[in-house]
Amino acid sequence: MAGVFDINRRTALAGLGALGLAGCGRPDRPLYLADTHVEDYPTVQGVQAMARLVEERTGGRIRTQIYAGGQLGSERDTLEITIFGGIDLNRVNLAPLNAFAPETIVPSLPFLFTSIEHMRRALDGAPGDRILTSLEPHGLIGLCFYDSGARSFYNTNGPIRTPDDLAGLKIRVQNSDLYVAMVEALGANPTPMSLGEVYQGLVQGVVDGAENNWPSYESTRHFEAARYYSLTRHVMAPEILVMSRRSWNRFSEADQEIFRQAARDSVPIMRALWDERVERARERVLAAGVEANEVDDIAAFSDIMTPVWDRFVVSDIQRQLVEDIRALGDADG
Ligand code: GTR
Repeated sequence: MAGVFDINRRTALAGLGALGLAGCGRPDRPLYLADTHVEDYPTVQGVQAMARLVEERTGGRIRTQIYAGGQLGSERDTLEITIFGGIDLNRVNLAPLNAFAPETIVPSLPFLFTSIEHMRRALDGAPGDRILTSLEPHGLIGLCFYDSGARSFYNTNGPIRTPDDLAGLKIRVQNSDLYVAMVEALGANPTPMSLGEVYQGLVQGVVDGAENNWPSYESTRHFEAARYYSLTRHVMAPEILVMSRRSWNRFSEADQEIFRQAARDSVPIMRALWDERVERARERVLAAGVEANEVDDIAAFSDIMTPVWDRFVVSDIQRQLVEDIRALGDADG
Protein backbone atom coordinates (compact mmCIF):
# COMPACT_ATOMS: atom_id res chain seq x y z
CA MET A 1 0.00 0.00 0.00
CA ALA A 2 2.75 2.39 1.00
CA GLY A 3 4.50 1.56 -2.28
CA VAL A 4 1.49 2.54 -4.35
CA PHE A 5 1.16 5.72 -2.38
CA ASP A 6 4.81 6.58 -2.98
CA ILE A 7 4.57 5.95 -6.70
CA ASN A 8 1.44 8.10 -7.01
CA ARG A 9 3.04 10.81 -5.04
CA ARG A 10 6.26 10.73 -7.00
CA THR A 11 4.38 10.78 -10.30
CA ALA A 12 2.34 13.72 -9.13
CA LEU A 13 5.39 15.60 -7.90
CA ALA A 14 7.34 14.90 -11.07
CA GLY A 15 4.64 16.76 -12.97
CA LEU A 16 4.86 19.79 -10.75
CA GLY A 17 6.74 22.73 -12.13
CA ALA A 18 6.51 26.47 -11.71
CA LEU A 19 3.46 28.02 -13.25
CA GLY A 20 3.80 30.01 -16.45
CA LEU A 21 1.33 32.19 -18.31
CA ALA A 22 0.48 31.82 -21.98
CA GLY A 23 -1.41 34.55 -23.89
CA CYS A 24 -4.28 36.54 -22.30
CA GLY A 25 -3.18 35.65 -18.77
CA ARG A 26 -4.05 31.98 -19.33
CA PRO A 27 -1.92 29.69 -17.12
CA ASP A 28 -0.01 27.04 -19.06
CA ARG A 29 -1.37 24.34 -16.75
CA PRO A 30 -4.08 24.03 -14.10
CA LEU A 31 -3.17 25.37 -10.69
CA TYR A 32 -2.15 22.63 -8.26
CA LEU A 33 -3.75 22.60 -4.85
CA ALA A 34 -2.81 20.30 -1.94
CA ASP A 35 -4.98 19.23 1.00
CA THR A 36 -4.19 16.50 3.49
CA HIS A 37 -7.84 15.53 3.93
CA VAL A 38 -10.02 13.09 1.99
CA GLU A 39 -12.30 14.30 -0.83
CA ASP A 40 -15.49 14.63 1.20
CA TYR A 41 -13.90 16.54 4.09
CA PRO A 42 -15.15 20.14 4.52
CA THR A 43 -11.77 21.75 3.86
CA VAL A 44 -11.59 19.98 0.50
CA GLN A 45 -15.18 20.95 -0.26
CA GLY A 46 -14.22 24.53 0.66
CA VAL A 47 -11.34 24.64 -1.79
CA GLN A 48 -13.49 22.96 -4.43
CA ALA A 49 -15.99 25.81 -4.02
CA MET A 50 -13.20 28.37 -4.29
CA ALA A 51 -11.79 26.72 -7.41
CA ARG A 52 -15.23 26.56 -9.02
CA LEU A 53 -15.80 30.27 -8.39
CA VAL A 54 -12.41 31.20 -9.86
CA GLU A 55 -13.12 29.09 -12.92
CA GLU A 56 -16.57 30.63 -13.40
CA ARG A 57 -15.39 34.17 -12.84
CA THR A 58 -12.54 33.82 -15.34
CA GLY A 59 -14.72 32.19 -17.99
CA GLY A 60 -12.85 28.88 -17.59
CA ARG A 61 -9.43 30.50 -18.07
CA ILE A 62 -8.06 29.57 -14.62
CA ARG A 63 -8.63 25.98 -13.55
CA THR A 64 -7.43 24.19 -10.42
CA GLN A 65 -6.48 20.58 -9.94
CA ILE A 66 -7.02 19.48 -6.36
CA TYR A 67 -4.80 16.78 -4.85
CA ALA A 68 -6.70 15.66 -1.75
CA GLY A 69 -5.85 12.96 0.78
CA GLY A 70 -2.25 14.07 1.29
CA GLN A 71 -1.31 12.77 -2.19
CA LEU A 72 1.42 15.36 -2.50
CA GLY A 73 2.89 14.76 0.96
CA SER A 74 2.64 16.03 4.52
CA GLU A 75 1.58 19.58 5.27
CA ARG A 76 5.12 20.57 6.19
CA ASP A 77 6.59 19.17 2.95
CA THR A 78 3.89 20.56 0.68
CA LEU A 79 4.23 23.98 2.29
CA GLU A 80 7.89 24.05 1.39
CA ILE A 81 7.06 23.12 -2.20
CA THR A 82 4.38 25.81 -2.21
CA ILE A 83 6.87 28.45 -1.15
CA PHE A 84 9.06 27.41 -4.09
CA GLY A 85 6.11 27.51 -6.48
CA GLY A 86 5.87 23.77 -7.32
CA ILE A 87 2.41 23.73 -5.71
CA ASP A 88 0.29 26.85 -6.26
CA LEU A 89 -2.32 26.59 -3.52
CA ASN A 90 -2.30 24.75 -0.22
CA ARG A 91 -4.86 24.24 2.50
CA VAL A 92 -3.10 23.54 5.78
CA ASN A 93 -3.57 23.98 9.48
CA LEU A 94 -1.78 26.95 11.04
CA ALA A 95 0.56 24.62 12.96
CA PRO A 96 3.11 23.96 10.17
CA LEU A 97 3.40 27.73 9.61
CA ASN A 98 4.33 28.36 13.25
CA ALA A 99 8.01 27.62 12.63
CA PHE A 100 8.55 30.54 10.26
CA ALA A 101 5.56 32.91 10.56
CA PRO A 102 5.38 34.17 14.17
CA GLU A 103 1.94 35.79 13.81
CA THR A 104 0.44 32.34 13.13
CA ILE A 105 1.45 31.27 16.62
CA VAL A 106 -1.14 33.54 18.20
CA PRO A 107 -4.37 31.83 17.04
CA SER A 108 -2.62 28.50 17.62
CA LEU A 109 -2.17 29.22 21.35
CA PRO A 110 -3.91 26.86 23.77
CA PHE A 111 -7.01 28.29 25.44
CA LEU A 112 -6.91 31.63 23.61
CA PHE A 113 -10.38 31.53 22.10
CA THR A 114 -13.34 31.29 24.44
CA SER A 115 -15.71 29.85 21.84
CA ILE A 116 -16.03 28.97 18.17
CA GLU A 117 -17.86 32.30 17.67
CA HIS A 118 -14.93 34.15 19.23
CA MET A 119 -12.52 32.38 16.89
CA ARG A 120 -14.65 33.25 13.85
CA ARG A 121 -15.02 36.88 14.93
CA ALA A 122 -11.28 37.30 15.38
CA LEU A 123 -10.33 35.65 12.11
CA ASP A 124 -13.02 37.45 10.12
CA GLY A 125 -11.85 40.74 11.59
CA ALA A 126 -8.71 42.85 11.69
CA PRO A 127 -6.54 40.30 13.57
CA GLY A 128 -7.26 37.70 10.88
CA ASP A 129 -6.37 40.14 8.11
CA ARG A 130 -3.09 40.97 9.81
CA ILE A 131 -2.15 37.30 10.09
CA LEU A 132 -2.99 36.64 6.43
CA THR A 133 -0.89 39.63 5.32
CA SER A 134 2.03 38.63 7.54
CA LEU A 135 2.75 35.60 5.34
CA GLU A 136 3.81 37.56 2.30
CA PRO A 137 7.48 38.01 3.29
CA HIS A 138 7.59 34.22 3.76
CA GLY A 139 6.60 33.55 0.15
CA LEU A 140 2.90 32.93 0.74
CA ILE A 141 -0.29 34.85 0.13
CA GLY A 142 -2.87 34.18 2.85
CA LEU A 143 -6.27 33.92 1.17
CA CYS A 144 -8.69 32.87 3.90
CA PHE A 145 -9.20 30.90 7.08
CA TYR A 146 -11.43 27.87 7.34
CA ASP A 147 -12.84 26.35 10.51
CA SER A 148 -11.17 23.57 12.38
CA GLY A 149 -13.38 23.56 15.47
CA ALA A 150 -11.82 22.65 18.79
CA ARG A 151 -9.11 20.04 19.33
CA SER A 152 -9.35 17.60 22.23
CA PHE A 153 -7.19 14.71 23.43
CA TYR A 154 -7.92 11.09 22.64
CA ASN A 155 -6.03 8.01 23.68
CA THR A 156 -6.01 4.25 24.04
CA ASN A 157 -5.75 4.22 27.81
CA GLY A 158 -8.71 5.82 29.51
CA PRO A 159 -10.57 9.12 30.00
CA ILE A 160 -8.53 12.29 30.60
CA ARG A 161 -10.11 14.39 33.34
CA THR A 162 -7.06 16.11 34.84
CA PRO A 163 -3.53 16.72 33.53
CA ASP A 164 -2.45 13.81 35.78
CA ASP A 165 -4.31 11.44 33.48
CA LEU A 166 -1.95 12.49 30.68
CA ALA A 167 1.19 11.85 32.71
CA GLY A 168 3.68 9.77 30.79
CA LEU A 169 1.42 9.15 27.78
CA LYS A 170 3.04 9.43 24.36
CA ILE A 171 0.94 11.95 22.50
CA ARG A 172 1.28 12.69 18.80
CA VAL A 173 1.39 16.40 18.02
CA GLN A 174 1.55 18.34 14.77
CA ASN A 175 4.96 19.55 13.63
CA SER A 176 5.06 22.68 15.75
CA ASP A 177 7.30 23.44 18.75
CA LEU A 178 4.34 25.16 20.36
CA TYR A 179 2.45 21.88 20.57
CA VAL A 180 5.51 19.99 21.73
CA ALA A 181 5.79 22.48 24.60
CA MET A 182 2.05 22.36 25.31
CA VAL A 183 2.01 18.57 25.71
CA GLU A 184 5.21 18.64 27.74
CA ALA A 185 3.70 21.19 30.11
CA LEU A 186 0.78 18.81 30.62
CA GLY A 187 3.18 16.09 31.73
CA ALA A 188 2.90 13.88 28.64
CA ASN A 189 5.56 12.93 26.06
CA PRO A 190 5.01 14.76 22.77
CA THR A 191 5.78 12.96 19.52
CA PRO A 192 5.61 15.19 16.43
CA MET A 193 4.54 13.28 13.31
CA SER A 194 2.60 13.97 10.18
CA LEU A 195 -1.08 13.08 10.11
CA GLY A 196 -0.64 10.20 7.67
CA GLU A 197 1.52 8.26 10.16
CA VAL A 198 -0.72 8.54 13.19
CA TYR A 199 -3.13 5.66 12.57
CA GLN A 200 -0.30 3.14 12.36
CA GLY A 201 1.38 4.83 15.30
CA LEU A 202 -1.70 4.28 17.44
CA VAL A 203 -2.22 0.71 16.31
CA GLN A 204 1.42 -0.21 16.90
CA GLY A 205 1.64 1.62 20.20
CA VAL A 206 4.29 4.08 18.98
CA VAL A 207 1.96 6.69 20.46
CA ASP A 208 -0.80 6.30 23.06
CA GLY A 209 -2.90 9.15 21.82
CA ALA A 210 -3.21 12.34 19.85
CA GLU A 211 -5.47 15.36 19.74
CA ASN A 212 -7.83 16.65 17.10
CA ASN A 213 -11.35 17.83 16.33
CA TRP A 214 -14.29 15.40 15.91
CA PRO A 215 -14.20 15.36 12.08
CA SER A 216 -10.49 14.49 11.86
CA TYR A 217 -10.75 11.94 14.67
CA GLU A 218 -13.48 10.28 12.65
CA SER A 219 -12.23 10.64 9.06
CA THR A 220 -8.74 9.31 9.88
CA ARG A 221 -10.32 6.36 11.75
CA HIS A 222 -8.16 7.15 14.77
CA PHE A 223 -11.27 6.48 16.87
CA GLU A 224 -10.99 2.80 16.00
CA ALA A 225 -7.60 2.62 17.69
CA ALA A 226 -7.97 5.24 20.45
CA ARG A 227 -11.44 5.00 21.96
CA TYR A 228 -11.32 7.62 24.73
CA TYR A 229 -12.08 11.16 23.59
CA SER A 230 -11.83 13.78 26.32
CA LEU A 231 -13.24 17.23 25.63
CA THR A 232 -10.39 19.50 26.68
CA ARG A 233 -11.03 21.80 23.66
CA HIS A 234 -7.52 23.14 24.26
CA VAL A 235 -6.80 24.54 20.79
CA MET A 236 -8.98 26.22 18.15
CA ALA A 237 -6.28 26.97 15.59
CA PRO A 238 -7.94 27.46 12.21
CA GLU A 239 -7.16 26.06 8.81
CA ILE A 240 -5.72 28.42 6.22
CA LEU A 241 -5.69 28.55 2.44
CA VAL A 242 -2.45 29.96 1.04
CA MET A 243 -1.15 30.63 -2.44
CA SER A 244 2.48 30.57 -3.46
CA ARG A 245 3.68 34.15 -3.90
CA ARG A 246 5.56 32.98 -6.97
CA SER A 247 2.34 31.81 -8.62
CA TRP A 248 0.44 34.84 -7.35
CA ASN A 249 2.88 37.29 -8.92
CA ARG A 250 2.16 35.87 -12.35
CA PHE A 251 -1.45 37.04 -12.28
CA SER A 252 -2.87 40.49 -12.98
CA GLU A 253 -4.32 42.52 -10.13
CA ALA A 254 -7.78 41.76 -11.49
CA ASP A 255 -7.13 38.03 -11.32
CA GLN A 256 -5.61 38.36 -7.86
CA GLU A 257 -8.81 40.03 -6.70
CA ILE A 258 -10.81 37.15 -8.19
CA PHE A 259 -8.76 34.69 -6.10
CA ARG A 260 -9.21 36.74 -2.95
CA GLN A 261 -12.94 37.14 -3.43
CA ALA A 262 -13.51 33.50 -4.38
CA ALA A 263 -11.63 32.42 -1.24
CA ARG A 264 -13.72 34.78 0.91
CA ASP A 265 -16.91 33.52 -0.71
CA SER A 266 -15.95 29.91 -0.02
CA VAL A 267 -15.72 30.50 3.75
CA PRO A 268 -19.47 30.48 4.56
CA ILE A 269 -19.89 27.45 2.29
CA MET A 270 -17.13 25.61 4.14
CA ARG A 271 -18.47 26.65 7.55
CA ALA A 272 -21.97 25.35 6.85
CA LEU A 273 -20.49 22.00 5.77
CA TRP A 274 -18.19 22.05 8.78
CA ASP A 275 -20.95 22.51 11.35
CA GLU A 276 -22.86 19.59 9.85
CA ARG A 277 -19.75 17.45 9.72
CA VAL A 278 -18.88 18.06 13.38
CA GLU A 279 -22.29 16.71 14.39
CA ARG A 280 -22.14 13.78 12.00
CA ALA A 281 -18.62 12.79 13.05
CA ARG A 282 -19.52 12.99 16.74
CA GLU A 283 -22.61 10.83 16.28
CA ARG A 284 -20.73 8.33 14.17
CA VAL A 285 -17.87 7.77 16.59
CA LEU A 286 -20.18 7.59 19.61
CA ALA A 287 -22.30 5.03 17.79
CA ALA A 288 -19.10 3.06 17.16
CA GLY A 289 -18.51 2.83 20.91
CA VAL A 290 -16.17 5.75 21.60
CA GLU A 291 -16.25 6.84 25.20
CA ALA A 292 -16.34 10.65 25.34
CA ASN A 293 -16.12 12.69 28.52
CA GLU A 294 -16.48 16.35 29.38
CA VAL A 295 -13.67 17.84 31.45
CA ASP A 296 -15.04 19.74 34.44
CA ASP A 297 -11.90 21.54 35.51
CA ILE A 298 -10.55 23.15 32.34
CA ALA A 299 -8.59 25.65 34.47
CA ALA A 300 -6.42 22.76 35.65
CA PHE A 301 -5.22 22.52 32.04
CA SER A 302 -5.21 26.18 31.05
CA ASP A 303 -3.45 27.41 34.19
CA ILE A 304 -0.31 25.45 33.39
CA MET A 305 -0.08 27.01 29.94
CA THR A 306 1.37 30.31 31.22
CA PRO A 307 5.03 29.34 30.67
CA VAL A 308 4.14 28.04 27.20
CA TRP A 309 2.57 31.36 26.28
CA ASP A 310 5.55 33.21 27.73
CA ARG A 311 7.93 31.19 25.62
CA PHE A 312 6.06 31.62 22.34
CA VAL A 313 4.54 35.10 22.61
CA VAL A 314 7.74 37.10 22.43
CA SER A 315 7.22 40.13 20.18
CA ASP A 316 5.15 43.27 20.47
CA ILE A 317 3.33 42.32 17.27
CA GLN A 318 2.27 39.01 18.81
CA ARG A 319 1.31 40.64 22.12
CA GLN A 320 -0.83 43.18 20.30
CA LEU A 321 -2.55 40.40 18.37
CA VAL A 322 -3.29 38.53 21.60
CA GLU A 323 -4.76 41.70 23.08
CA ASP A 324 -6.87 42.46 20.01
CA ILE A 325 -8.16 38.90 19.84
CA ARG A 326 -8.99 38.88 23.53
CA ALA A 327 -10.90 42.14 23.13
CA LEU A 328 -13.19 40.31 20.72
CA GLY A 329 -13.94 37.54 23.26
CA ASP A 330 -17.40 36.65 24.46
CA ALA A 331 -18.72 38.51 27.45
CA ASP A 332 -20.64 35.32 28.24
CA GLY A 333 -17.59 33.08 27.80
C1 GTR B 1 -6.60 18.55 11.24
C2 GTR B 1 -6.27 19.61 10.21
C3 GTR B 1 -5.19 19.14 9.29
C4 GTR B 1 -3.99 18.66 10.06
C5 GTR B 1 -4.41 17.67 11.10
C6 GTR B 1 -3.24 17.19 11.95
O1 GTR B 1 -7.55 19.04 12.15
O2 GTR B 1 -7.42 19.86 9.44
O3 GTR B 1 -4.86 20.20 8.42
O4 GTR B 1 -3.35 19.72 10.67
O5 GTR B 1 -5.42 18.20 11.94
O6 GTR B 1 -3.42 17.01 13.14
O7 GTR B 1 -2.17 16.97 11.39
